[in-house]
Amino acid sequence: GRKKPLVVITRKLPDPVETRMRELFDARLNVEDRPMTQPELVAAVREADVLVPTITDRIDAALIAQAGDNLKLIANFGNGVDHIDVEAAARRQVTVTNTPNVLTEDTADMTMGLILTVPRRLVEGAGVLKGDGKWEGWSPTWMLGHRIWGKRLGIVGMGRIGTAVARRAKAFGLSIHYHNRHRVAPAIEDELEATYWESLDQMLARMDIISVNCPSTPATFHLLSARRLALMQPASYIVNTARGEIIDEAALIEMIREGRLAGAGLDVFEHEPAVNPKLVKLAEKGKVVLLPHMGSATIEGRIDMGDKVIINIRTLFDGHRPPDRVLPARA
Ligand code: 8YV
Repeated sequence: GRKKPLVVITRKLPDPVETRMRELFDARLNVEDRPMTQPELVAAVREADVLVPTITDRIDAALIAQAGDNLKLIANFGNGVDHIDVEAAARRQVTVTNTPNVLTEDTADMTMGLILTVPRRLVEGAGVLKGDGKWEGWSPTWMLGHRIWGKRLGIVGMGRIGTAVARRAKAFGLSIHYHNRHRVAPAIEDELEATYWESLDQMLARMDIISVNCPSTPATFHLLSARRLALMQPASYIVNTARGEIIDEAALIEMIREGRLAGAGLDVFEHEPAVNPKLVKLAEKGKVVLLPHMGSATIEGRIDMGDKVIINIRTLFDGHRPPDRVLPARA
C-alpha cells in the first residue's frame, strides 16, 4: 500500500485518539504533556506531511515559511484557528482544517453554566462550605444574588455556539437578543423569539447579561472596548467562553472594580495561560468567576475532535477535499 503520512501531533491527546492515530498514520506523538518548544515545532513542520496543532501552538507565517515540501495539511485539534496564519498556509498550498460542530453544545453548556453561576453566586456559596465548612446559618438577606429568568441576554456572535447558548437561555426564561454581522435565518429568529441588533452599541446599553460567542479575528480584537463596555448597565454581567482578546481585559477589570459592571464569568483570557492578578483579586471578592479554558473540555468532545482530525487527514490523503477546510479570510 501507500506510505502512511507522517503526522506530528503537538500535544498529548486522549488515549483512544492516539491509538487510532497510531493505527492509521505514521504518528509522531508528544508523550510529555506540555506544549512543543519552538525548535520542536520547526523540526515538525520541516519533516511532517501533517501537523496537528492545538491552541497552545503559534503557527505563524515565520513558522510556516520553514515548512518542508512534504507539509500538506495543518489539521487543527480545535475549532478556533486564531493561532494559525491561514493566509500564510494558503500561500504555501498547505490546507488548514479545524473541528467544528463537535464542541458547540459543550461550549454552550459551559456558557450557560457561567450565566447561572455569576449572578446566582454559586462559587461564593460553595466557598462557604470549603475549609472548615463552618456555616453560620440561613438568613433571609444572606447570599442574595440576582434573578436570571426574565432578564435580557445579548449574544455577541450568533454562529453555532451563540445559537446553542440562545436555545438554552430561552429555556431558562431569558429573552434573546443578538448582534451579528448578518441576521440569522427567520426560522431561527422565530424559534428563539430573538431580537436582532444591527448596532452592537445599542444592544450593549440595554442588556442584563452579555455573552461573547464570536471568533477572534483582527476585526473582533477588543470588540468590547473600553468605550463599549462603558455603554453597559452597571448592574449587568458579561460572560466570555470565546477568546480573551475580544474584550479589552484591562478596561473590563477597571469597570468591575469601579462598580460600573456587576461582574463577569471568564473561561478565556487575553494572555492565556497568564491571568491578570487583578482578576484573581476580583474572583476572591466574588465579583468574577474564572475558569481555565474549559469550554470544550469533555472526554466525549475531545474524542469527537480527534475523530474529526482523523477524517480530515484521511480525506486529504485519499485525494479529496477535507470536510472541515478553513479558508483564508477574504481581503
Ligand atoms: C480548545 C477551543 O481549548 O476549539 C477551540 O476553539 O478553544 C477549545 O476547544 C482548543 O481549541 C484546543 O485546540
